[in-house]
Amino acid sequence: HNRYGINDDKTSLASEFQEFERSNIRLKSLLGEGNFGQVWKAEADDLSGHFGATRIVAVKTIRACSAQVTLKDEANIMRKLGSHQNVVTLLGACVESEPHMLIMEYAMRGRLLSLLRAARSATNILPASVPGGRSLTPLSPRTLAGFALDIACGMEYIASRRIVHRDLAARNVLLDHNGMCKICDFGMSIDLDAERMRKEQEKNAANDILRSNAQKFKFDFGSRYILQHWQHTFGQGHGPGHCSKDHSHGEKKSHHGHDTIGKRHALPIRWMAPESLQYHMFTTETDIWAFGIVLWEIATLGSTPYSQLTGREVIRRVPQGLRPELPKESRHEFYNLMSRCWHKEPHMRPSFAQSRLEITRSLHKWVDDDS
Ligand code: ACK
Repeated sequence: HNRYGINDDKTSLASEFQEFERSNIRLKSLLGEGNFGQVWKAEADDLSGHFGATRIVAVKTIRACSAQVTLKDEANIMRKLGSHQNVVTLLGACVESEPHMLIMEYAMRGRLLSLLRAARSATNILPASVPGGRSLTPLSPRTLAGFALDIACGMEYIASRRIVHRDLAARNVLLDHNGMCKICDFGMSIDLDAERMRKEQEKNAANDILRSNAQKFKFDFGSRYILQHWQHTFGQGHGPGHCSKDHSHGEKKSHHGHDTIGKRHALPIRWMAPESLQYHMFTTETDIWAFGIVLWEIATLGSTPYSQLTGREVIRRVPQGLRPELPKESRHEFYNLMSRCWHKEPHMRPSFAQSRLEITRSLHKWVDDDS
């Protein structure tokens, strides 16, 4: 059963994909540690379509102590996404037996957030540019706008595949050898099609129960019974998208950018829209909100949103209208775009396609101004 309590056989695409042969992976060096596991640089032989060849890859594994965490859902989301130049591609997966492993394309320049922060100080050594690739030294406004464009393209594609990322942030954008952005980490993502199927199954199951009970007792208990039965069977607030509202416990901010309030899972509170903070709603429009925060991270070279506030204050004040302070050093076009991504009304926010168009237009304008 997956994290939504549905038998994976009905919802996953697992059967369409072959399990990768574990012995064909050789872990080389630890790249870093995430919330639940590790990411390794590795060599993989005989990846699909490349028999007889060896390729450098990134392998995500889960720590032995995180027994309840599975990489199956993440693998299914990445399989559904397939291949796009601005999304990290899944090359293979070992998810039929423990320990789970995801084999992904290797993005050699690491996280965008690290690059942005390194660029703050002229003494930091930035990676040399590759001929034909994007210039990363210095991080010019045009290079920064190029990052924004890549991310908008990647997210437009992700949204078109009916996936909600739920954890879009500069820490979850990687750079490849050409300095091109690739969106990664689908550990919190949801597949809207699988969700719809789950809801239909729940509704059908509830109808079946009601029908069989009505037959059994041969009389109508009335709507109160039906409501109680529904709540008893499925509970309240069932489903994904839960964040802790338990304000009685301690609070801590992890170095992954997630805030932990109480004992529940860490959440990217500072990247979350008001409706996610208040009503646990996660949609493409809440991803757009996070995209606005990523534009802000790019413009501020990797600042932390609302850094003066605690996570609890962010949860309270963003629904009241608080927004990140607009960065002075950003070009006007991005002020405007990022503030519209933070519109209180989700349907008033721009789409990813609209954002892509606006960023492309300002890039062209700058080229014209410069020449
Ligand atoms: O900044 P980094 O080197 O980039 O440190 C983190 C670390 O693993 C933990 O997430 C790196 N990482 C994650 N996925 C990949 C990937 N597909 N290719 C290269 N590095 C990756 C990330």
